[in-house]
Amino acid sequence: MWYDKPAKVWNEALPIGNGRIAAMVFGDPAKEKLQLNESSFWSGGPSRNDNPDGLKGLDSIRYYIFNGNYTRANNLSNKFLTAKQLHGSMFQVIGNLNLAFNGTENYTDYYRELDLERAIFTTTYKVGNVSYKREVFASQPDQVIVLKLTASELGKLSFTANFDSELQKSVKALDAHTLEMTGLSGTHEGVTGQVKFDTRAKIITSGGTTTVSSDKINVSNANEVTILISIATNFVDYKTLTANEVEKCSNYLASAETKAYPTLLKNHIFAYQKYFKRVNFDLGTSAAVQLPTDQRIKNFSKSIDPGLVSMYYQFGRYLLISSSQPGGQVANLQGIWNGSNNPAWDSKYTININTEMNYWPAEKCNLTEMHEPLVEMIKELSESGKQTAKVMYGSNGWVAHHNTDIWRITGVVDFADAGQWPMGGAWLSQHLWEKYLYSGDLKYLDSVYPVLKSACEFYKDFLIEEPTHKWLVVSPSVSPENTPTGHPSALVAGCTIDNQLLFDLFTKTIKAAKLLKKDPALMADFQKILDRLPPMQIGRLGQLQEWLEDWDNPKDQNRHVSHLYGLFPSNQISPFNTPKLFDAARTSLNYRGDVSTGWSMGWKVNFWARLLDGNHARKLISDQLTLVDPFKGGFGGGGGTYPNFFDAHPPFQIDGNFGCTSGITEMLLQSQDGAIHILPALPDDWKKGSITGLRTYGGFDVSITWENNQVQKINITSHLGGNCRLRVPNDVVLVNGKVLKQASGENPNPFFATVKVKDPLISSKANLNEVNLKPTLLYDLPTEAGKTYTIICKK
Ligand code: FUC
Repeated sequence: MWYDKPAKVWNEALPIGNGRIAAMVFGDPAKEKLQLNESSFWSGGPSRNDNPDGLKGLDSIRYYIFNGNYTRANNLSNKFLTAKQLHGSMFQVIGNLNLAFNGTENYTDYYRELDLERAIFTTTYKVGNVSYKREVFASQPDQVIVLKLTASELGKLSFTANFDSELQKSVKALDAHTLEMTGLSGTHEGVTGQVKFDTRAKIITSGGTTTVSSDKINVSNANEVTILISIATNFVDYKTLTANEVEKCSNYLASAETKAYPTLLKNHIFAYQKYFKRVNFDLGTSAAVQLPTDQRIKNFSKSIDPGLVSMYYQFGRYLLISSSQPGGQVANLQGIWNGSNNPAWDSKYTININTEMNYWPAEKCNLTEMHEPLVEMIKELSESGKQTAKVMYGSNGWVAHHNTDIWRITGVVDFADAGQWPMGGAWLSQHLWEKYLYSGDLKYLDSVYPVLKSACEFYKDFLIEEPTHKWLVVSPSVSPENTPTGHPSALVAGCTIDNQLLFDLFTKTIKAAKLLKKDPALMADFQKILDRLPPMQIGRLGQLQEWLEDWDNPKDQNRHVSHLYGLFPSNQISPFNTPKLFDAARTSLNYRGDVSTGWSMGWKVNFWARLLDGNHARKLISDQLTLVDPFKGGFGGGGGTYPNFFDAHPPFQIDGNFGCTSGITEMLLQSQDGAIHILPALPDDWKKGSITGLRTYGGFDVSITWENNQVQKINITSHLGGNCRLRVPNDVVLVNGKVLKQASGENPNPFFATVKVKDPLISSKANLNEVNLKPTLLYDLPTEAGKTYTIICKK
């Protein structure tokens, strides 16, 4: 990614991060700014937000919902269930490191880049005949941000360095080479700010002099400068703030200081590339690469620029590696990059889609380690959510609603229409099973099984029978943030996404218990619940119903498409196994339309890939890669992409980046439907390309090369052994010159068992179109763990 101008505003600056500390780098020759973040720096402190009056209102709310008095239900829900005070804490800003350079206003030959292969920001420029260069990276192994300044002539580096922050307590120079800033997080909604930070910058010079002037350090006529930035907080875990931030901060610095710049650089690149290099993606190149990245985004819809898609894809992987590392915090609404102390939606965790979306690429893009913080958060929520289940609903097990934060709150964060969704834990829990499907790791499954089981135990107590069909339903709930047309409130019972989530949660928990040989009696109870969940229904428009009743409005263009959870990320809707539901899902999506907020378009890339329509998925990528003005703050306007490639809701929200990276993967490879489907949704204009190292269910690494829109070669490395069933578009498949055996029946590999859903109720007026599928062939390749197989496809 490169640019020919410095960043003036935040959405032009470029992100670096190591999962814990991060910076937005502006690259202005005269005034460099690194806006700093640390992942545990949140407002408030350990807190809860359960409304203690829940049980007083629950029965009445349910009564009014079943009797169609939604206004009354809504009022009571706001009173008895919505949190009384705390609606979630905010992810906040550490501050800025500023470097003011003397006499560099008139620069020439400006260049600024983010190298995604090495995770390094670089800027170069000239003043007179002197060439300057800055390199910046956030090192995971050495836990510091490193800034290197060089010039083509000796003695040419002169600048003043200082820290500033809205939440600072003190800024001072500890000596002529070290700046320190300390601060405290903000008080929010009645919870006193308790997160303390310590930040230090060590300025290591060769040649020249350094002097202190009050809280600044002046560097004069140096030959070369390296600045190490260390940040630490007192955060230990969501209940504990007892770490010594000063000690931690100076220890990180002391240890990094013992290493020379080339060593720090080498360590950083090595640690980063361990993850990044697993996947290589090539869609070919074009003349467009000669333009700066912001220009390419601007021109994208009118130009031929497949390279922008592969770069955007890899930027998504870069962001996940940089914002989510083992042992660290979960990537929040903005990953780990936030420039405001009052960010949109607090930059917290919205778990009715957004946080899950952040992790869609993790396993399939071969970044399983980056998934770990989410697994840890789900474990913690299963502790804090037990109290919420008891206090608010008198139920066992654990529950979380539509938002959480670093303190793992699990109550109802907002007014009923958005907040009264007791399914956040159910959606998050799907990630626990998914991770197992990619790794086959039973020890890991055993470690998360109690969380799955306890999530089911909540619904075992909480589900109630609806009067018409005697199905078991969740009530009160909402189809995330969508109010049925004409209703006074979104509150309902038994909406489709809830039923689909519970279908998955119970199915997966029962499977896990079987594999681990646990709890047979309880699983028999769970099976009875599973059998009484409402099926998916097809409505009067031929659409998949969003609610229990046929309330869908064909003009509804809400950004949430929650009832298609069953299509993606779940696999309850399949062209091969449930063609009628498949057709209904497509009808629903066509009604919903394309253009929306950034993350919604990211989701739709995945939907169209699952609907096996590569051209439509490709169209959504184009909609998402629409340049959004970085100078326009606030909400509103169309979704798209900022010059720095960040997704625009607007404002910036990182889920759209991750969603689209996931969607592009789904266009090239899928494994949720009983086989590894090669190029399931290749658009016509991606004629030639290759992708290497994607991961599938059953622990296979898959690489694909194609030409003229035809598969040429597939490489498969098997990590667990077992049958590898391939679904290939219309080709004869050869391994070592021999024709592979064509397959039929169930895939004997247990990781590929498809989800069996109950027959849908089909309304007599349903208008079913034919499911128009391109022909594919199934082949079986028996594999051994640790072996790689090369498969040639002949026309
Ligand atoms: C949900 C969405 C919004 C936004 C917010 C963070 O509430 O409906 O569009 O993404 O999360």
